[in-house]
Formats: sequence, C-alpha cells, structure tokens
Amino acid sequence: MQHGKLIVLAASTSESTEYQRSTWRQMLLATLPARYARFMGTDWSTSVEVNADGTARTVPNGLRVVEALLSRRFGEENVAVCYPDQLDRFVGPATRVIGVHAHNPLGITFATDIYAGFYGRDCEPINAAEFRRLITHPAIAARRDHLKVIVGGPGAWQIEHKGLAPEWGIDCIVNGESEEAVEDLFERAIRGESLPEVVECKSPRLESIPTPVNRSTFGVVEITRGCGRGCQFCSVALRNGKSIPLDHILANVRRQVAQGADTITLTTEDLFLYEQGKRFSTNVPALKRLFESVSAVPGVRHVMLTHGTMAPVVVNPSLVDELQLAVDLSVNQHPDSTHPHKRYAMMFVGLETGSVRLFKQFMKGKSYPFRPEQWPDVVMKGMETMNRANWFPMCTFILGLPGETPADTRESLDLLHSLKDAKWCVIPTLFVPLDDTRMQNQESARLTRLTDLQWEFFFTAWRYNIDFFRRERSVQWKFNAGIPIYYYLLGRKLFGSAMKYPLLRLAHFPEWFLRRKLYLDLSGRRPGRFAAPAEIPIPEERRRPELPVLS
Ligand code: B12
Ligand code: SF4
Repeated sequence: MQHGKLIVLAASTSESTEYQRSTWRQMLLATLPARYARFMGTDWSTSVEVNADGTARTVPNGLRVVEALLSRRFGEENVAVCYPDQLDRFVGPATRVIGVHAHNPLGITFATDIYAGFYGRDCEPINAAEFRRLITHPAIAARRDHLKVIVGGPGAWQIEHKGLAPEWGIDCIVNGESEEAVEDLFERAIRGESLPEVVECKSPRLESIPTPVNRSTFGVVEITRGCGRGCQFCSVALRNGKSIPLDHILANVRRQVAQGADTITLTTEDLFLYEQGKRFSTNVPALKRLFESVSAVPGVRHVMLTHGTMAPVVVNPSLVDELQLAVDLSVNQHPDSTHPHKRYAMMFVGLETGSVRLFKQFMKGKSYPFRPEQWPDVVMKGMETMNRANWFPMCTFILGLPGETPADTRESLDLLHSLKDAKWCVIPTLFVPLDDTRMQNQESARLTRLTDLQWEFFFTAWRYNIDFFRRERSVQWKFNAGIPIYYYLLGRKLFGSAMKYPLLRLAHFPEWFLRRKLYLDLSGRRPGRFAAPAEIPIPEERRRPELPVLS
C-alpha cells in the first residue's frame, strides 16, 4: 500500500490468536515467559490468520467496537485493522492515526506476571514481548512526524502506570469504555491537534454501543456490560450495567459466522445478569431464549461462556439444567463428564477467598442474596449443582489481599480442601491494585513475600488441576522429578524456603511425609471442613422479588 490508510488499528498477535481454538492456551500466552517458552516442549504459537488484503482476520472485540465507530464516522475505506507484521502495508504518508488495542500489554495484571516470575525477575510474559514488538514497530517509528499513536483497551492503564508512554511514542492513552469519546478524539488526531496524555471515559448509553462489523477473536459477542456487585478490586465493577438487545446480539453473531467463525463466545461479567430482574434475580426465560436464538443461527456449532457468579446457581439450582445448550454446544470435553459426548460447560467464576472476614471487607455483593457469612456454603452448593449438570467452572482465588492474615489463608485452604473432589479448575492469582478500582492505591501482593500458607494454597491448587486435567500419565514422572531440581537450582534462590514443601506437593510427594510440614492433609484421613448443605436459606429481607413479565 503506497499511501497508507488514514486510520490504522492494530492488536498484537498474542492477544488476537485463536490458535488451536483454545482460550486456555491464549491465556497462557499472558503468563509464560517469552524467553523460555520455546523450551517448554509445546507449541505456544501466537500465529494468526491474515485476510487476502492483509487485514487481520480476528482481533479482540474491543478493537472491533472501535473499528465500527470509526468506519461509520470516517468511512470504512479509510480504516484498516491489522497485526504488526502487516503494518508496513497500511501505514504510509496518508496515515494520521494508529490506534492500538491493549488487553494485557505488560502482563502485570492478575495471574500473569507471577507465572513468568518463576523463571527470574527479568522474564517478561509472551504478551508483553509481543506488545512491545507492535508498539515499537519501525513502520510506526518512521512516520512519527505526521501521525498520532493512541492506545486503548482494558490493559491500557498498565502503560500509564509504568510511565512507558513517552518512551514508546504514545500520544494518548484511553482508559475505560470509549464509545462516546473515540470519534472526536480520532478527529482531533487526524487534524493534527495535540491530544491529552490520558482520556478517562465514562460508561456509554446503551444506544452508543455499535454492532461490530468484523470478526472478533473467539467469536466474542457481548451480551451484557458492567456489573453491580461492586467488588472493590474489580475494574469492571464501576461500569454501568446493561443488557445488549437480542437483535443486536444476533446481528453480531451473524456477522461473526459470515466471516468464518463457528464458535460464539457469549461475553459478560456475569451470564446471569442478562436481562436480569430486580436485585440480581436471574431471568431464566430470557437466558434460554438467548441460547436458543444464538444456536439457531446457521453456521454456529459451538457456544462458549466467559464469566458468571455462584449465588444465582444456588438460588435457582435448575438454572444450569435449563441451560443444557451450554453443555451440548461447548467445545470442551473431559472424561469425567456424564454428557454423551463428554462435553462440559466452562465459565470463569471468581471465588477469590474462603475468608468470610476478607469477603465481607472487599466483595460482599458477590454472595447476594446470601449473606457474606454463608459464602463457603454458597461455594460448596454452587459447585455441586454445576458439576451435577456438567458445568466445570474455572475459578480464581486472590492471594495477598490487603491485610490478609494466616487465619484468612487457612480459611481459604479449608475451602480448597473441601473442594478436593470437585470437577473444576482453580487458578490462584496474586492481588494487583488495578487502576480505576477502589483499591488502586493499595500495595500489590508479591511472590517473594508469600507466606508458607499462601504457597501451600498456590501449589495445592495446581496439584488439583494437574490431577484433574492430566491426559498423558507417562510424562508425569518427568514433571515430578523436575520440580525438586527447579527448587534447588532456582526456586530457593528466588523465593526462599517457604515454597519448598508446597512445591513438593505439586511433585506428588507422599502425603504421609508432607502432612507433618503443611497445613492440609490430602491423604483422605480428614474430611473437608465444608460440605454442600441440602439447602441454604435466603435471609428474609433479601427474598427474591418477582421478575418482570417478558414480552
Ligand atoms: C473476552 C475476554 C477474554 C478472552 C478473549 C481475549 C481476546 N484476546 O480477545 C480470553 C478468555 C481469551 C481472555 C484472556 C485474558 N484476559 Co480477558 N477478558 C475478556 C472480557 C470478558 C471481555 C472483553 C470484551 O470484549 N469486552 C467488551 C469490550 C467492548 O470492552 P473492551 O475490550 O474494554 O473495549 C473497550 C475499551 O477498552 C476501548 N478500547 C478497546 N480497544 C481499544 C483500542 C483503542 C485504540 C481505543 C482508543 C480504545 C479501545 O473501547 C472499547 C469500547 O468501549 C473482559 C472483561 C470485560 N467485560 O471487558 C476480560 C478482561 C479484559 N481480561 C482480562 C485479563 C486479565 C485477561 C488475561 C490476562 C487473563 C489471564 N490472567 O490469563 C488473558 C489475556 C489473554 C491475552 N493473550 O491477551 C482483564 C483485563 C484487566 C487488565 N488488563 O488490567 C479483564 C477486564 C477481565 C477482568 N475483569 O479482570 N479474555
Ligand atoms: S462479581 Fe465479578 S464482575 Fe462483578 S464486581 Fe465482582 S469481580 Fe467484578
């Protein structure tokens, strides 16, 4: 392209790839150390598919939203969306703005840099290396005199936080939902006006959210935005809650399919907020209608989920049975599923802590309509109900919340132990004070400061995951043998001896040996502290109001 496009939008390959159709694999790209990934015996490819004209086939949905807005305002012939390797084809003398998407550009959010940190302090995750390759691309540097660089997306705050904008030649960082800001901002950039270093956006009105025109990574289609549960560490907690109208959702699904997607990822902070009634009451008929309508679109073979909460499943245990399509159309399979094709529905669920004290302090809305004191019961009952219906959730826990004491960590360990036989995946993360949250001024938790109990939580969780998801038992012994070697060569120097026995649990050392050194005893001699109750009473004053009647 000789002259270039007026507006070029770009996303890094590791944030755009659909490689092996695995969201799980893509998430690992956010955590694996770039330097050593190739030695890990697996193909951690960040390969992406390019259209015949050089544009990107799939990029994160947020960038597709921006593309839709800018194409409407400036004409689609003036906007190109591409990956770093194709920037040369679109950036030219006519280009005035480069808009870059940042999902997790430095890898400093929950669950990311901590894993790269196991390989040494200077190891950056693949996501960070790939983002740097994009933002420092020579095609952008060569045209700096006549174009502006604008970076937006859920992880844009990371660049601001680390003060990297000047070094990377970024003119403006856009934080938050950009629907009502982005067109005027790009207009100013095209005119060559100076831009504010940072723009903080407000939640848009529902009618300002456009239907994307092109295909997003993993066929992401938004069904709701925002969440009113108000957890203090969460950046989307402050976004206003709204459900996207079904006809917009279906129009988006049709566009995804028309461009080759056969999998649609219904994206939300909480599936059960979709068309909710008052005070978080789940609208089961609307959810069923959503699943039925999406799966009826010709070309849709799979439907995937993003996030959800436990409390609605406990309030209404038949909910997951009613949404059987989520299992039937899932891409995930596991031998422990009782589904005829061994499918299971996977959804991210934030459990975050077993400590009622911390739960009350930082996230009490999560258990509504149940009281914070009922949280462990809600988790146990919700897990039992989900598993029975072949929903195997992927659950996060946050270690190192501000003020966490050993007693709090023990409570989390007790809950973890009680879930020993659950069908799930548990992801331990470390507390990160995300910008735009009520905890943004608190201190981050650090691997180097984890206590022995926190290490025990960390590696017991991964031991559960290995045991539940392990496919090839033959390689297990190599993994087990490698762990003590890692500890003595590197782990001990980086993190001290507090990690030793927890790490040996990951290596399947016998429990008769470990139980003298650790808090939990996984040998089965002691039952878990919590069990799923037959029923959990909803406090009288929080009883569910009637749902609005659906048209
Ligand atoms: C779908 C999704 C995924 C999918 C697909 C990701 C993808 N690469 O496409 C999967 C499951 C794979 C995934 C993985 C991860 N994700 Co994710 N993901 C989401 C989710 C649920 C929806 C994203 C979405 O479409 N939102 C709707 C769009 C419209 O919002 P948006 O993306 O923010 O875009 C708006 C603005 O940001 C802005 N904008 C976006 N791009 C641009 C570009 C420019 C130039 C401008 C001006 C503005 C702009 O305008 C858009 C319209 O308002 C969000 C939560 C959420 N609801 O946003 C989390 C979220 C974005 N993910 C998050 C995280 C942490 C991750 C992981 C790092 C998780 C992990 N620990 O492994 C990985 C990273 C993967 C990777 N390689 O990049 C965090 C980000 C927090 C942060 N960065 O500080 C979020 C917010 C979840 C959370 N609550 O913690 N994710
Ligand atoms: S329930 Fe989830 S999305 Fe809602 S505020 Fe809490 S952490 Fe954020």
